[in-house]
Amino acid sequence: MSNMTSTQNDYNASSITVLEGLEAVRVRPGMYIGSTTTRGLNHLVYEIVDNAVDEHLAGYCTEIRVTLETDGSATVEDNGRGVPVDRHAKGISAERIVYTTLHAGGKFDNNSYKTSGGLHGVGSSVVNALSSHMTVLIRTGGHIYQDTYERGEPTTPLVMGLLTPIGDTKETGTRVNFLPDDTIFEKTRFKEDDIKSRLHETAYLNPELTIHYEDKRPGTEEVLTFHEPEGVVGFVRALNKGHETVTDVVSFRGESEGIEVVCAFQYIGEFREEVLGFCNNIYNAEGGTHLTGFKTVFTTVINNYARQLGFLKDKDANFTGADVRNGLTAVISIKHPDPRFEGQTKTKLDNQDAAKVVSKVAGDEIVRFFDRNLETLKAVIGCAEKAAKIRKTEEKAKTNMLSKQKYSFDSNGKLANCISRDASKCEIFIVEGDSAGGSAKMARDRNYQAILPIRGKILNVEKASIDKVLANAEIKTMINAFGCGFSEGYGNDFDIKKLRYDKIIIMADADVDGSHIATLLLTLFYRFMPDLIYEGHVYIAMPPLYKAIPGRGEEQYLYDDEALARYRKTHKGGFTLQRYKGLGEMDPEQLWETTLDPARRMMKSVAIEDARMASEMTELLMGVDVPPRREYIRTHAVEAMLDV
Ligand code: 1YM
Repeated sequence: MSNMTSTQNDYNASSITVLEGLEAVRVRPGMYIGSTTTRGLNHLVYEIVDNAVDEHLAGYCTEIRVTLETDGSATVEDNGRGVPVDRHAKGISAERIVYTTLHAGGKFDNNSYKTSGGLHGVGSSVVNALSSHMTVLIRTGGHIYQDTYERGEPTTPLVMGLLTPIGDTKETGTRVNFLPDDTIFEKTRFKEDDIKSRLHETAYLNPELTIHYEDKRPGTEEVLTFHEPEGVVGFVRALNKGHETVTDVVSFRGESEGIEVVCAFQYIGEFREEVLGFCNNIYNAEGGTHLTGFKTVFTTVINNYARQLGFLKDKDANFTGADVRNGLTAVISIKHPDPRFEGQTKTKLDNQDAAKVVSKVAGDEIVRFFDRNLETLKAVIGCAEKAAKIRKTEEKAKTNMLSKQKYSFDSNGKLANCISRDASKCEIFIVEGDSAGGSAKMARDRNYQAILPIRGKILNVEKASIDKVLANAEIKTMINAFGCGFSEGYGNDFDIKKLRYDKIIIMADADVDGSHIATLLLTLFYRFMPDLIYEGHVYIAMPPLYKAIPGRGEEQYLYDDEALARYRKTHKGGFTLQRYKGLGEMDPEQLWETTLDPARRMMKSVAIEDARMASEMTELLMGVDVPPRREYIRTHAVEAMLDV
């Protein structure tokens, strides 16, 4: 009896610190999961999946099942050992500690490659704190255990600090079901496309893992299995699908100083470079030391060969890094015991030893491969030569063009610039269509707001060659207006410090055409001015979809269908609903009130993942591959494509 009292006291004592810890998560969710938008919401799923992947990396789990349930909750299940349920040092079940203490896991941990290297590596307790309901089901040691929580607080009583078995089983594993708290998240509908692509990525990076995905929600029902036994080789193949390839996929792996390196690369016959970096299974949107190590050694090795083989003469300058990577698609995935991150979104790998190890492993392996595969080597050098030639021509053309137009700010008479030259206060709106552009010019605050109307659809930079891109009037105007040049495969002229506007705001209609234009613009920025996005300068304006005009009371702008649904529910009495079909329908005053006025407007800030998705989307929609495009259009006919 006295024993039990003391356990209870221990429990009460630890539960106080526990609640304080989880309360902090609920007060500042953004600190733990990045944001409370759809991205943060999806992140909850990734956190739980990452724990299951860790169990796979530890060598115990082969299958993971992710289900989006009809009630809006998500279930993640694995066939690993099961989260331990035995007594932890604090006197209660280890499971309870894992789900109620911030950063639990490390203490028990004997697996050195935690996926937690990523953005917010925080884990199960954060998801628990941000869920209105969570159920954990554990199969281990012959028994089944179940624990339940509400907003992070346990609702299942422990007996002497431990869970009571609810049944027997021969199997082992962990199943977590959680319902995101709708008082914390702006939207609580998981975005299936993001989740599917993240799971697919995880399958490529873990070739021995099988991930089952099921969406049970009405309207988006789907069952998929992700299993990619070819690993990164398959990943590169998928990235290059539909493109003409110049080499086969080359792959290698190696290890040094406790850092594991896995890599695959292939050249395509197009002016594109796509080098993706992952550390401990997490995508590093901003790259980092592993990519630097890879790129540096690749440039050195190819230049050495080019000289040895006489492709470069004594008088010739070396190929630049960008020349060498012309047409290169590569995936570099490392496992690091202690990853560090920096950068705007904390996704840039910062460990210096990663650069050293990747360049050593990649250097050795690339030389070994090219020594034996002269034809492939010649094809690669051929790509670099082509790039160098165009670079030299373009460099000349570019200097001419940009110097000529340096001060002709408004190269085709369209840009209505603002008066201020204080970049930190200035904004530029890129507006779809001349009529909306006209209204915007009248509506704006001309001191700080510049308007650049663009007509119809801009060129798809994904497909066009660099000279076409630069010849496009709309793009030229944008580059001139922004003032910071651009970077592309053949050199880097971009200087973010010269940017003339703090905010670049894409303003397009809230329909399919509008989101297509936004997608094309994001692709342009992603390909040629990625720092604009990395440094958070790009936004998407959100004009309202409706105006509700009640018989009595104030008019209200409604920005999406959810807002309309809410208005219908909360508004008593009749009202007239005005629907805006496009920006052009708004008069200047309305446009100012709803979309331009910094005090009242709504905007989405664009993150690099959005731009990457936009670029992939562009490829999907404009690429040569017809079936996926048809499939995409069929499933997304109405829905706008970007949700930040
Ligand atoms: C659906 C989510 O969390 N699986 C999972 C988690 C753990 C273990 C196994 C595990 C780890 C260890 C030992 C260890 C975790 N355990 C802990 C802690 N799936 C999911 N599967 N035994 C089991 O790391 O040593 C944290 S996570 F801390 F309790 F060990």
